[in-house]
Amino acid sequence: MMKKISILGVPMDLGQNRRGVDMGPSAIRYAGVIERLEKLKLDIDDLGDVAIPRPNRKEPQMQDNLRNLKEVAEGNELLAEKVDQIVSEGSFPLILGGDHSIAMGTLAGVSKHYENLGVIWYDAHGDLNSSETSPSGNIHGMPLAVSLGIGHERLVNIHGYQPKLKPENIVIVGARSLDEGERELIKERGIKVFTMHEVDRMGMTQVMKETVDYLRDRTDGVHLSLDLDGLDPSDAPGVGTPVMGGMSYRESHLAMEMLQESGMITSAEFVEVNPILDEKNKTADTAVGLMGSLLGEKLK
Ligand code: 6HN
Ligand code: MN
Ligand code: MN
Ligand code: MN
Repeated sequence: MMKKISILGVPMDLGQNRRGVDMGPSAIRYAGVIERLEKLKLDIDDLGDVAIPRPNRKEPQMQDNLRNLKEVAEGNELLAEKVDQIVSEGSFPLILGGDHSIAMGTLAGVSKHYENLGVIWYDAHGDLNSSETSPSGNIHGMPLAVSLGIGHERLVNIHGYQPKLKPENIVIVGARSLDEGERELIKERGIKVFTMHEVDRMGMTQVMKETVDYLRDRTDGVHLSLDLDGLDPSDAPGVGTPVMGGMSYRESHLAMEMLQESGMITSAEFVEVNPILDEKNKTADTAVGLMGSLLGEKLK
């Protein structure tokens, strides 16, 4: 039977303060994601985009150091519902962001279906802040903490349960910009992190081998949450919070191939593609290339 991939766009830009990332799903479709994946003998079903609410301008946009809390929470509830449905139907959810706050909804929809969902967080950042530790009040810097049950109750209870993840089932890859509170949380909860320093020293082959070995026995499904800012800005310039010294397209392509070989990835999201900040849709092209490698393109 052909594997079914359900593509769902999430035009969310309320988890941070630069406009344009809501156009990420369009940019990725324009970069040819459907055509590219159809060549892989996959059954591709494009479900369109989730209807993300627009903020009511009369209301304050910042409360308790959480920007656009209401709309971000509502949008993620809708996303969780759809993702839950996709997994229930036995299809593979491929989620197109949107800013990284959407990982709260994706994980809420996916994790219900697993005892021990693993997550690979491929990102320059830890996204482990809460309103107390966040330097920005931007919810896209919080989804991993929220999924652990840490943060505002409106967020941690998305889709009616918590937590979505156990700290020992998480691997962060490519981190090079961690806030003080995030470092403390990583230590306190024993979260596994391959910083950029380790990627450089060990090489991506070893990092991915250890990631796969670490997750293999302890999880019954693994979600890949890939933030394009995990890559170096030279390969992915169209992101809202770029950090120099990131993983190259080639390293990332290798990582995706190794994950494909492992057979362990059960859902994925590609986030933070912002076409307004991009150069000729390069970041969307990068994202589509990586999706191809993750889902089985060979020989390159
Ligand atoms: N992202 N740590 C910073 C913050 O504002 O919390 C940056 C977060 C970036 C989040 O890229 O998904
Ligand atoms: Mn990031
Ligand atoms: Mn992120
Ligand atoms: Mn290759």
